[in-house]
Amino acid sequence: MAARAFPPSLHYQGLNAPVRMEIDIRDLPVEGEIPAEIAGAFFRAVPDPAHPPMLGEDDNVLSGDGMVGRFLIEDGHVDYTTRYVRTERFEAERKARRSLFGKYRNPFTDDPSVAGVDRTVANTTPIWHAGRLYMTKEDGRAYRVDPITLETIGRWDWNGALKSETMTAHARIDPETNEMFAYGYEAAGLASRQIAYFIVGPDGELQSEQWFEAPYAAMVHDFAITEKFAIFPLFPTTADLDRLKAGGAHWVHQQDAPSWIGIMPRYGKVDEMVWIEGPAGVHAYHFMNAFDDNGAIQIDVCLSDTNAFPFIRSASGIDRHQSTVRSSLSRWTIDLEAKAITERVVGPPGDLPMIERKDQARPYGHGWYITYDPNQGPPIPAGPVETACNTLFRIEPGNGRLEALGLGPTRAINEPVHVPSSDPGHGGWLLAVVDERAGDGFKSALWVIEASDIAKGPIATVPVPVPMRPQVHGWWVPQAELEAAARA
Ligand code: V55
Ligand code: FE
Repeated sequence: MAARAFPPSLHYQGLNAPVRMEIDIRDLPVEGEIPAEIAGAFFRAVPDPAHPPMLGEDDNVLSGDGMVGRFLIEDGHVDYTTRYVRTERFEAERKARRSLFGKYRNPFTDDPSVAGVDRTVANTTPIWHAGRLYMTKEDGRAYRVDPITLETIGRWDWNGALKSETMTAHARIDPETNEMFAYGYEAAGLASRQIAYFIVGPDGELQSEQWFEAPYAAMVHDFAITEKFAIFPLFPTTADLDRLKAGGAHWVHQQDAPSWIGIMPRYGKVDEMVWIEGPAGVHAYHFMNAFDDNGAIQIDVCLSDTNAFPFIRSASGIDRHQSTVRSSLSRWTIDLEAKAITERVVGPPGDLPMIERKDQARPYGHGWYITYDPNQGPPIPAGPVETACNTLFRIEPGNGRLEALGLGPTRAINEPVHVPSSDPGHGGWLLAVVDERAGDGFKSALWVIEASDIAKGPIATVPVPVPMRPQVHGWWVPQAELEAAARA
């Protein structure tokens, strides 16, 4: 059978057009000058479907095969490389030359030939820890990728030590202990309520894994740690096995159900977990940071009054256009004794928050996030929200001070990474891919931005002469760590 074309849905057109090329470019042209201190790798996770969807005319972007991208920066030079993650799913479909997996996170809709084959596409975050690069997606275990060659090493369960069937794409790394705090939800299988909380030591070995039962089978996209606590905020976007068996959607958002915030000592036992009831119907994909504050816990949340993904709202019968979703960067102050949460808006709507590595789990002064500002022009469809961001913020959540870089009607910005400077008086830099309308399509560039002065715009740009697709998350790895890993 001849190969089919990708359907004419917005999920495969414009900026979302599949790239499907594995690329190696040495020495991209640099406009301006990249400071010598920026030396290392900017890894990116990009969903990039290798085949048209199996079912019907459409699929959601979260099902795209994981492509790992890397900008390697050294002495002001930039090399660009991309490789598909060779997941079991990618290999099976490549062999068949077509999609064999059906709906997002519903194996009951798959071609019978792939029963039991790992479904994850490893497309969400490239996590760097203890000299290892993991490509992650929350519906499966991580795949390890060689950080130098970008070849897939394979699915990773710490040599059989990890029992959870899944691992989050949002692990948190303590900057002082270098431990990785992570979890997997639906840990015992599809739509299960089990969550595995695990810690990986600075040597890369699994240090502990404990399971607990959540109040419902929620989508737990992110969590947070402080120096003392691990915090699992659960929002009422839930899974149901019978619905899956009937061929339905994995996720339905329950607008009337409460959120639940589970908090335990980060080195404690899961039976110390305290559950605090939070507001009903709300949802958050990401937390900027959390920290201990005189006995209370502060957690900064990219909060929405419903699920921000249109495909989840439509599966839930929530008939609300994107422009009516109310969001904010909010600070929740959690009083553990009183089991009470107070909420204060600290910044405008936005998501994909970024902090300095050194600030993780600690009181912090500032962070960055991105948003779509409708005043700058109509949305460019991209990503699971179907709306690309056109604005970068630097926020001081403690006092609400905000600086913005608006990109206007023709550009979109992807999540930045922060590159620290060794000069304590310098705030370091942000690296982000910016896409710009050009004729019928888009051209993209890597932007280098002063992290403490975003409003002045890029100090260097690196045009990329090949198409790019919207990124999910990225990670910055300093050159010294890459070299140490290459020697190990
Ligand atoms: C998200 C992304 C995913 C996913 C679930 O951004 C949630 C949130 C790229 O994959 O599977
Ligand atoms: Fe995420």
